[in-house]
Amino acid sequence: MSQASVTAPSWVIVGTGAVGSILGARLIQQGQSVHFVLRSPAESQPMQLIVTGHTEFSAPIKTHTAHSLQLIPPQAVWVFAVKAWQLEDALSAHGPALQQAQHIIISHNGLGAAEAMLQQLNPTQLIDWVTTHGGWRHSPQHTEHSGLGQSWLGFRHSSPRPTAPTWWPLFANALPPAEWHTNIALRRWHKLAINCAINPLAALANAPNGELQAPQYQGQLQAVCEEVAAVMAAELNLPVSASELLAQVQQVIQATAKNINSMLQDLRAQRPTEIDYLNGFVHKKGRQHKVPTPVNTMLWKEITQV
Ligand code: KPL
Repeated sequence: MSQASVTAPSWVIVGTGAVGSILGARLIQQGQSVHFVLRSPAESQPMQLIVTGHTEFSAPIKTHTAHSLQLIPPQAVWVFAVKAWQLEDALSAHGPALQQAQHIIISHNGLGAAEAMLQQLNPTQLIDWVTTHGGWRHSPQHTEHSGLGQSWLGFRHSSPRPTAPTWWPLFANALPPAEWHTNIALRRWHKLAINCAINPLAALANAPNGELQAPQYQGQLQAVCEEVAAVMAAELNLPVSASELLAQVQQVIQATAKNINSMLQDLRAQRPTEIDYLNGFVHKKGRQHKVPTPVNTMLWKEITQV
């Protein structure tokens, strides 16, 4: 489909987190209409968004707060690229406006966030975005796009609408490489395995991801992957190869060797971590399926106590 034949929606990005800022900047650079929804009027003073690194952007942006949501056109595509533990509050703050949304794109590390609330939405609205882009914020206005990654998007409930929405080429052109996926659950579980293995171990070592190439971490990396594979197989009812998960983990450790992962960034900034949605989620699902998850459970508890 050529870009000219696509009806462009308005894009609404909730917050100015790193991933949302990168996408918003890229969409604006493509001439798209992007609205940022911020928490308080104080935050939304005429705002200049700056993105540096793999995206170079500096321009004033359109901002709204909960009080000016009526100015956002209906049929917009909303993007919630927030921490897993922020999702429930972020969704409930915009409940009525979301009913008019064309689609709602969700992106966070881990699984299981705001599940009850998401079930209340129209299932054809909900899209998951799995991404390996790396970014961090110098300030709420200034994001560093530190790692050039890729994206996979797909409907969470694949059956009624398996094909990509008409706006898909606009997203894919703005932030390539991006792939539309008809079974996004698989991608989400693979990313879960990567984050369950890397984030807590490198965070406890207080070191960049590359530290996990040392021999003393190999046993734990393997154990995390074996447990995630067993829980994933039980949950999705399909065979899962632990060694393939481990190979992906090793590849990401190598590709992101210099990164301070998001969990370690959260701990250093004394923010809550996403551990409940990572190893904590594996622990919870393991109990449901009667699959033992001793290493994930230990890492969940250790990070919770930091
Ligand atoms: O997703 C990440 C994170 O930091 O949360 C990885 C891939 C581990 C990169 O650091």
